[in-house]
Amino acid sequence: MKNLASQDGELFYLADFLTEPQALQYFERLNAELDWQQEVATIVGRRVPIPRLVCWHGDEGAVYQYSGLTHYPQAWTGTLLDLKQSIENACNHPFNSVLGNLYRDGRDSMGWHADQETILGINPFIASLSLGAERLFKIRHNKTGETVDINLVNGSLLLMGGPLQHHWRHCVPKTQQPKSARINLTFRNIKQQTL
Ligand SMILES: O=C(O)CCC(=O)C(=O)O
Repeated sequence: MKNLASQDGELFYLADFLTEPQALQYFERLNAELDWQQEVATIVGRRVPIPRLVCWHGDEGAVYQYSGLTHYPQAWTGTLLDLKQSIENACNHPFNSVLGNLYRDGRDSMGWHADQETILGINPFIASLSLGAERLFKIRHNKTGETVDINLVNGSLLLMGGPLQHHWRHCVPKTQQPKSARINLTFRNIKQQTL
């Protein structure tokens, strides 16, 4: 498999990790059974709803802080555990938590960022599963400005590893194209806290 990052990290894309029918079935189940939340961020003193719905699940103690918010994990559901197991088997890497993002349509998005919180460890390995509508994923090198664009299709798996998060940022931009909903699950392994 080809590393799509030319330098400073690992980026692997498996377009057909799940078949289309499997992926759509998982989409329906997760859309219905997860408790999707609208979070609100404070940006220059103003409270702004973030442009997507989110949920955070994981082992007890997998507490994640980002965007100034503390996320206590909800318990794993059977569907999430199924997916975690097959992704762990495929990449031979353990995960203790998952961040869910629900993009309701093309107006929902994720801004440029890197997943480099200390709690993720030095060179985090992250597995990102896409279910539902295809969306563009962009990744840009911090120094050279090189960008790589990937259309993340239904049932695809994107793997990010090595020092990628220190040298590259990524985003899912808004689009004017009509888009139905998409669920993204990023499986992570974070340092657990004693509660
Ligand atoms: O939706 C995606 O594909 C990207 C998600 C992401 O960047 C994140 O959860 O940090």
